[in-house]
Amino acid sequence: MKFLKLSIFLLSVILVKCEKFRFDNYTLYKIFPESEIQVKLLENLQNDIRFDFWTDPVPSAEFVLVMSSPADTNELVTFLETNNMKSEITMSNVQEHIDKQTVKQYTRSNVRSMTWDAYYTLDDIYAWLDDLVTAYPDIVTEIIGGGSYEGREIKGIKISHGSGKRIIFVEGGIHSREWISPSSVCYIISELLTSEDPETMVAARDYDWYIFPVTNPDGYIWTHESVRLSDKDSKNRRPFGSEFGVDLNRNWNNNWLVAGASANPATDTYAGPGPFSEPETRSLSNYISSIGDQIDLYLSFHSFSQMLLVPYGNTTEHLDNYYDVVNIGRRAMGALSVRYQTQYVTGNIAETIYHATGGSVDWVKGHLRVPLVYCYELRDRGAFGFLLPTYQILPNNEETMDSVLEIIHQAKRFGYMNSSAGLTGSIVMMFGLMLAYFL
Ligand code: 0X9
Ligand code: ZN
Repeated sequence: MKFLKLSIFLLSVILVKCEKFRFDNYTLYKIFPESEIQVKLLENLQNDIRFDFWTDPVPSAEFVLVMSSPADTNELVTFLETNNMKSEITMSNVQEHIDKQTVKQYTRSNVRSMTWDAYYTLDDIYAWLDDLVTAYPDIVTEIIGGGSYEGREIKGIKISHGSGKRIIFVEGGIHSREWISPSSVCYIISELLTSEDPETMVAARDYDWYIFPVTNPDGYIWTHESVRLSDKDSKNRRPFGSEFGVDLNRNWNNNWLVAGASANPATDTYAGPGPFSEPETRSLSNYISSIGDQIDLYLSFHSFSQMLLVPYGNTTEHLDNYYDVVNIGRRAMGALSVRYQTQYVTGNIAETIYHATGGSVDWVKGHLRVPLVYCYELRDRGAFGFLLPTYQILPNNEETMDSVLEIIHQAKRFGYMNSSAGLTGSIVMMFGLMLAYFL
């Protein structure tokens, strides 16, 4: 009997553990602050950890997205009414939108069965990377950027048509609920390996690409298996008392805990007990350091807001080669808009989105002095936010790839990224022409 009781208990623990948290009747409000006072009031409300702010109340924000549980909605509505704040409901039942985000299974017999009409689990993304190594043995090698708190690998691939070239480094999924990020990064991989577009083929050949689609693997799994959304669900899964997780984009050793970051483990911007306290950031930063002097371009993928951000997050000052970087970025965003007219805003992090420090891009630029560093905030502008519908995956990924190619193209025009392969190619071509002339 005792044994039966124990097994029922264990079974229920397992069931509870496996059950996904549901967001039935959770509401997403779009709030339009009309004065500095109203922004301040929203800032105060943000300290109430029951409400999940999908965007931050900053003076430049046209609106602020706040998700509320059914139990807390009355309080939010009273707050809005008392303070005379305009708002509208964007999602009346968040769970409906979660249900529409299909997660498909990747079929291992065919690397092309990774398609762009669904999201994928960590296991499937990693299996796909493994299969690419087998399918393209001369070009693709597996790379391990480090490990996670729960002991998972940060797995990536290197695409190289002959090692020793300048490096383009791509990092996604540091924030786990931003599912479009790993998807975009996988699409970049797919295009570099399979596209017949000449510009893409040249980009694949001219550089060594180091690509990590999911740099927060524990968090990604958590959003797939347990809780799709909540203010905590962008972080890693390290426990702190009864709380969980460090925001890995606040944990890098660059102006750590200086701005837009919190020392409180209960918040979504918890920067951790110290700079590089987390296995993910510590190991990945070591890995990046080991190839740092060869990196010409570093790209970090987040969502959402349709922005292309450039360092730094602690100051609105235009430091280093800001004008070149922004010029290249704006042109690239022009290229991004051609296909589906999607508009991005390009600019300094602190100026364009908000003050925030300890992010990967700031460390890569400030510490490793990589000349071109960008952080994408992918689709959309808030209609669906983190729950970007599956029909938008392909267009998002296509336009993003267009812009990556344009960054490379513009960078060359501005005197950056003149890869050794490009140089070798030009020298070979010159010799060819000279030979043709003399013969
Ligand atoms: O706050 C962030 O980490 C990023 N926005 S998100 O909505 N995806 O969470 C912005 C990153 C900007 N970069 C740095 N703060 N360095
Ligand atoms: Zn993010």
